[in-house]
Amino acid sequence: MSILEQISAELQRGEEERVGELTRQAIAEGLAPQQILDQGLIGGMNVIGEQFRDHEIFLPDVLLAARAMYAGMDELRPLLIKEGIPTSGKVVIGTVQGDLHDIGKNLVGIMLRGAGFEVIDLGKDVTPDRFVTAAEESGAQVIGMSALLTTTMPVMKQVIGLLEEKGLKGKVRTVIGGAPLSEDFARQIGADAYAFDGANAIDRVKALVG
Ligand code: B1M
Repeated sequence: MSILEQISAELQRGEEERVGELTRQAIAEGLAPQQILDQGLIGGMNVIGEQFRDHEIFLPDVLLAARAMYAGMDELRPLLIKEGIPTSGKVVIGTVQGDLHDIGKNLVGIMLRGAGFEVIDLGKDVTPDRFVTAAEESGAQVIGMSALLTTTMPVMKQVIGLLEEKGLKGKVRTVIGGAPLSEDFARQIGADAYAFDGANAIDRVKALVG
């Protein structure tokens, strides 16, 4: 089994410490951080998602896997950020109200920081008002919203509605992301951009602050 396969397997078993150790080992062996992330950690988490969907595993197993994912991300974070360059804009990010999934949002935050953006991370379960107030107070050019549940996707539209009400639409741009979203959904709700992963988010945000 390759080290990336081992990371994926240990993540699926919720072995937090092993995932941390193996991630350190993969870094020491010279594997690219992005490859460790995509093939090891996210690869393992995708399997967990499928097994959970098919009722083969249950919520506590998913929680353990999430913890193991964070152990790996902790090792990768300094490398992903170190590759960055000085600041190129300000972005407020968060997971929308009612949604507690923050792994993807945190990854996107790490990647944006790595690309030189100042990131104001509001965390998870963020109300529309908090998104808009944080952007107003910080002078951020972009609000980045994440949602993993189909039931929380509509909150994004509320944020855009609030920006419109305050006359900020167009001044503060919006980028949305998360597994159930799409380019189409972004168009429907009037978001300025949709990004499918962290690297794509960097491109989209760069184009918006351009
Ligand atoms: Co939940 N969960 N979960 N869960 N969970 C999903 C999302 C689900 C698809 C699983 C399934 O059924 N297959 C399903 C949603 C179904 C739906 O809505 N259609 C689901 C469910 C049902 C639930 C609960 C309702 C379960 C319950 O209680 N019965 C519950 C809801 C809680 C809540 O939010 N109110 C719940 C809870 C949880 C945990 C707490 C146990 C845990 C989250 C822990 C945490 O985040 N701290 C969890 C997890 C881990 C998952 C899965 C397995 C993995 C999500 C993940 O972290 N993926 C997930 C299944 C899946 O997605 N395959 C699932 C890894 C991460 C790197 O990817 O988040 O997609 P992702 O982020 C990507 C891209 O989407 C994108 O870039 C990231 C990097 O590539 N991206 C952006 C994300 N945000 C972006 C923002 C951007 C740009 C790109 O710009 C701003």
